[in-house]
Amino acid sequence: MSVTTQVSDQAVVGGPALPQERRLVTALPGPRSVELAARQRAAVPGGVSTTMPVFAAAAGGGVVVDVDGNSLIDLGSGIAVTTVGNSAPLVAQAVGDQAAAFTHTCFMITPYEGYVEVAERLNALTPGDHDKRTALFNSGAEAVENAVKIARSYTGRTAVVAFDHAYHGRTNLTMALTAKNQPYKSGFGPFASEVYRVPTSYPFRDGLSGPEAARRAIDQIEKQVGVENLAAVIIEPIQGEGGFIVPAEGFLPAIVDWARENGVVFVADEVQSGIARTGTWYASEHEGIVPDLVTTAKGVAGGLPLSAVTGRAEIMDAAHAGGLGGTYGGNPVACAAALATLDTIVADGLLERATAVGEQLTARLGALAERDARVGEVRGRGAMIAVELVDPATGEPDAALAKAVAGAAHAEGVIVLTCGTYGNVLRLLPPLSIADELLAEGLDVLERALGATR
Ligand code: PLZ
Repeated sequence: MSVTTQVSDQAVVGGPALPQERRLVTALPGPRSVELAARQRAAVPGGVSTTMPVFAAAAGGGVVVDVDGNSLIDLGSGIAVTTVGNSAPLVAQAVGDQAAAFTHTCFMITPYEGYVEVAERLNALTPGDHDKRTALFNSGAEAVENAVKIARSYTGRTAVVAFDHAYHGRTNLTMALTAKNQPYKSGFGPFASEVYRVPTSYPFRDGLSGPEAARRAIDQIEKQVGVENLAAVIIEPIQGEGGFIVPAEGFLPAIVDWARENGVVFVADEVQSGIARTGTWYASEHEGIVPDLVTTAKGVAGGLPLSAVTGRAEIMDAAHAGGLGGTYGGNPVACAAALATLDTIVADGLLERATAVGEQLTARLGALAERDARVGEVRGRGAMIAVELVDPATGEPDAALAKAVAGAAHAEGVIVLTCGTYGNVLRLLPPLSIADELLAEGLDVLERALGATR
């Protein structure tokens, strides 16, 4: 018997057919989860930690069902991954069909159509109608690493600029690009060289206009790095782990223009913000920017590991034959899942759905902010919305409050994630397959959790 597919000895099938309800039949974690957590502690290193000690058995629509039969409301989508829903029908079907045909040949040995089709689709969906190419990889970090390799190869320069509050991954180069020390970097150095950090635009905390914040960043780059050394600037159009920071209007366009004038490759890391999350295919569209390179991962393959670098043909083609790749990059099962995911987004109208979910979230949370001065700001776009919690007297970040509220919501069966450089941000990233009523109930629980925490 496999515990991951059983609840109380009954097989559970995931997907949208699961009862769409919050249902607690044990205290959380329940006895089976407690048992599994003990096995986890004996078998898995403590460095790999979990938000909730609750083991999943099935998921779909807007719920995750645990091994004790509790049904939790999912407001996190496994960190912005299951945008189309868990075990979405077209995805599950495509994965099964592809797995039955072949699971792997290695695209670098004998290629297959699915990879090429994903590339064609992403070339069409990413911002800009110029000639593009796409290379596929496995994780977001791997896509970011490859974007840097490609930009260096094209420009013949080595330096890379990243921003305050940035998150780009946990591999050596991407740790260097990531801003926050704990938990991502501490003790894991030395880090890759030729990475420079400059201030971003964080309107809630810096009060600068977009052009002012861009000028500040550009001055620092010109003085401390020098454009003649600079291969790329990389930025998340909405910073994810850093706190769902939406830069002030005009910041991103000013950086893009400056990069273009100076032969610097502009990389938009859309790993978290891309693929329908914000109500558009890519968050870059909200500011009308056209990045030279775009990284995609997370939401693109309905939960299977797949990532991509998409960009201008002349930049993408700069690397020599054999310079890019990897054993599993663009795995056929992951590609089949991606094609089904993209089809689902279109068929189910999920761009519009993300916008509607965002309206529901901001209406509720905005009303909450008016009643509770500890809600410093509600921000984000589409179904990528966050609440920054502060000490009302000083405006200082209140990480303890965010942790307590998230913990209280977890105990009531709502999966909610925190983020932010200061750890004081609650972020909402529901699957777009969640029903309005269930989302409303999740927000009720969250609101009660905040009200009850002093
Ligand atoms: N770029 C913008 O958000 C992943 C990381 C969670 P991988 N974010 C979630 C954690 O604690 O590890 C992310 C991202 C942006 C890159 C990445 C990295 O993507 O698929 O986790 O490697």
